[in-house]
Amino acid sequence: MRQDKKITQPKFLIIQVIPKKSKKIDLEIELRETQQLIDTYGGRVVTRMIQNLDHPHPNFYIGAGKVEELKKLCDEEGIDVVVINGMVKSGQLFRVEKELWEVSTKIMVWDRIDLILNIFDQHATTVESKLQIKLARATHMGPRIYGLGKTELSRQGGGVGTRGKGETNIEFERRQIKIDQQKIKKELKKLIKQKHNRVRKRNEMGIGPVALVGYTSAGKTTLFNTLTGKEKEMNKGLFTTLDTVVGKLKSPNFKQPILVSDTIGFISNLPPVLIDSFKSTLLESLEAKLLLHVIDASDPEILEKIDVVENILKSLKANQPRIFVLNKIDLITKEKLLELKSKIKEHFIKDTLLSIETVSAENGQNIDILKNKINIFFKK
Ligand SMILES: Nc1nc2c(ncn2[C@@H]2O[C@H](COP(=O)(O)OP(=O)(O)OP(=O)(O)O)[C@@H](O)[C@H]2O)c(=O)[nH]1
Ligand SMILES: [Mg+2]
Repeated sequence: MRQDKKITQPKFLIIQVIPKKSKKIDLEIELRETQQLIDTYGGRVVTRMIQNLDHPHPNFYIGAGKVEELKKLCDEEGIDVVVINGMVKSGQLFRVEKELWEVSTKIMVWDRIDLILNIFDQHATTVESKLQIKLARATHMGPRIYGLGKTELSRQGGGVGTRGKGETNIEFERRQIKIDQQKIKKELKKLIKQKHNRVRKRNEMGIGPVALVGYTSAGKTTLFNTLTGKEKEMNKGLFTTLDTVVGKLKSPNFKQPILVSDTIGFISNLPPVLIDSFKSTLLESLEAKLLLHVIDASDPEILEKIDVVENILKSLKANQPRIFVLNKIDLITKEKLLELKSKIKEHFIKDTLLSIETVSAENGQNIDILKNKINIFFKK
């Protein structure tokens, strides 16, 4: 059994379960994104395991043979966190974690939702987003919640905590979680009601609002800063922005400033528990008159990501008119940009799509053209 030691950067192992017939490229895309999420969290991916499986194993999600292989690897590599990249039942995660107690009681087993929730946790700044995360976690963790709290990894690298009391008093704790959840829901309801009133009042006073939406890391905050002259944090990692911020879009041509909001980015396979919790974060965007769907033009999976965002917007019933903003054009050639524009036009024929604009939020290229389009929309 390995000795638990102090660590500075948690060591991660990714387990990717893929259907037997899936393409290699799909696997690579999935793995790349999980890797990015782990980087954002502050972890280091040490090794990966691939399991070809058409149906998840009811007991462990992965096959029993793979669990043995996993134990060996965790021991050899000194793994702190195992991420099973999928929507895994909490009972399955708990059982895999229990199997790993043979190696170390400090190894945690997360699925994709746990990973995203832990990143959200690092970035949450408002009372509301902190409560939303607490609630989503309570809903998602199930029986694993008994080991949570003390097993949190800190980004500063404080290391992994100690294991909790295990499965004793489960009924009592389950009841306690229910009571806690109800309390959080009540608090949130109050906060959201106040927020609703605030948003409504603000919208009545100004013109707009215009909401920036898009895949995580598309450059929404960079564009927000360029449009409003603010200096909000932007970052290479995913989910830098968690709470919605509103600013004023300024231009000498506007009679009145137009309100613009920046919010959390979307990601593929966004679990319903997260969509639910962030509906209120997205309140400004959902009530906006115009959406700017910000797209990273240099992303190799551009069409897939546009699809993800459009589908989430559809599920949130956000059917407002929108402008597609192809951002980061400083990173691609003119030919590539033309090709992309025509591909997008072919792929997304929708009457809600007003136009496709091309900008670089970083160097300001074509920003005035975009401002003009927004102005024309609100003049109508
Ligand atoms: N080259 C280039 N990089 C850009 C441009 N716009 C944004 N970026 C970079 O892309 C990364 C992500 O930018 P953000 O503005 O944080 O993206 P976001 O969509 O707000 O991301 P989340 O809040 O994490 O969802 C940062 O490293 C930016 O510097 C651009 O026009 N050109
Ligand atoms: Mg952002």
